[in-house]
Amino acid sequence: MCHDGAALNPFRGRKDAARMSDEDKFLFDTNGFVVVRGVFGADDLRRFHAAIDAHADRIHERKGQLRLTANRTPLSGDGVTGRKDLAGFLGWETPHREPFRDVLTHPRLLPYLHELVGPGYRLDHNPLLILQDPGSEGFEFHGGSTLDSGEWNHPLGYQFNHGKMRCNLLAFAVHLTDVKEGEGGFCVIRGSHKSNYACPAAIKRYERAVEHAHQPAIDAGDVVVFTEATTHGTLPWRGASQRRNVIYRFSPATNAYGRGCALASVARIFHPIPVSNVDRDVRSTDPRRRSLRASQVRRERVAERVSGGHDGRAGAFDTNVNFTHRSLSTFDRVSFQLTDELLAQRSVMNPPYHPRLNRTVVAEDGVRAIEAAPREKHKVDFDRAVFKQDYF
Ligand SMILES: O=C(O)CCC(=O)C(=O)O
Repeated sequence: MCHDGAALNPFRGRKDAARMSDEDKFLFDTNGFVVVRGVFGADDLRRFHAAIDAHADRIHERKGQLRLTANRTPLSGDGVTGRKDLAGFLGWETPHREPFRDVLTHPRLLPYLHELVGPGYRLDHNPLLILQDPGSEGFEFHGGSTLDSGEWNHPLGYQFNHGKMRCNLLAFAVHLTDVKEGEGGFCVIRGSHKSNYACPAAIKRYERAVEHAHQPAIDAGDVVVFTEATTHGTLPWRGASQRRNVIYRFSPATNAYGRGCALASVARIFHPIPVSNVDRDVRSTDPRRRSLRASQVRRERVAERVSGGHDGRAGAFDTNVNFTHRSLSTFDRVSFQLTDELLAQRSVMNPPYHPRLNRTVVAEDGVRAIEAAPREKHKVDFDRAVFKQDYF
């Protein structure tokens, strides 16, 4: 029996689940984006900023050929100050990583992920913090539904089929600072996710038809949810202080665009054993602890193969590396300090494969991971016999 449907939509018919409002559905389908107001409050914002300030030495400014705009165009700002980028925060030391990790399963954002990308959604790119100092250049308009050749840009695609919206790449722009009207920053051509013609270069450079480009006013703590199928970009920054915006991209369970995120995920970002426990376990006289540590080392080796090792080289892509409720015993879960919340966050880091293959899916409360439609044992056994591994 095929249970694709049950796996793809485990929450069908659930009345208690938080959903995107009819207003947001209309606005998203019409414009290609919505602004979700007040997701993060003053305390959250303080935590984000403290974490960023503690890692300020890792910020890179785009200069020379890394600049994102052509010289002396409306997007080039003062011509000197480049956009600044910072990443790696999901793997920062606690407590700095937590506010960034919370975005992955945030209950206010979950309805957008489940509606627009689907249960089993995955983090597709390594998330990135964008910083613009006063005078900073913007970013030429990009994304869009149509390639310059005129073909459909399906990796970014937006579709409405069988009564449902579907985004192949959905972005969250988590604004950590205010953006007033006319100050610059995120800018989008409304409705361009449905455009069938290539966007002319002069429009991408903000030289023509600028009245069609919309720069929303955004408060710190708001999140702009947009499909990458919109033509969008960044206007130069005219504000008096630094703009900070964290961008996350998500894709459906069966899609992938980025490469770095899956490679970096299991081994390094959600490392299951607190480092301080490792030595103690290796030295332990308790055979159960020693054997637990040995199995951990095996898992790390596999995970390292996936992530390409600690020098960042690309490695084999092994979909069997998937730490789930099922594959970890209660003893494992307690020993590895894998809380429900951490398991839910980790499930967002899984590589692309269909939810019917025992994919863990973030539950609608955002604090648990569930297996949508567990694969029958006789099928797994048969795959093992045929393929010599757990899944086809
Ligand atoms: O500055 C922004 O908010 C948008 C940036 C963007 O679209 C990108 O980095 O791909």
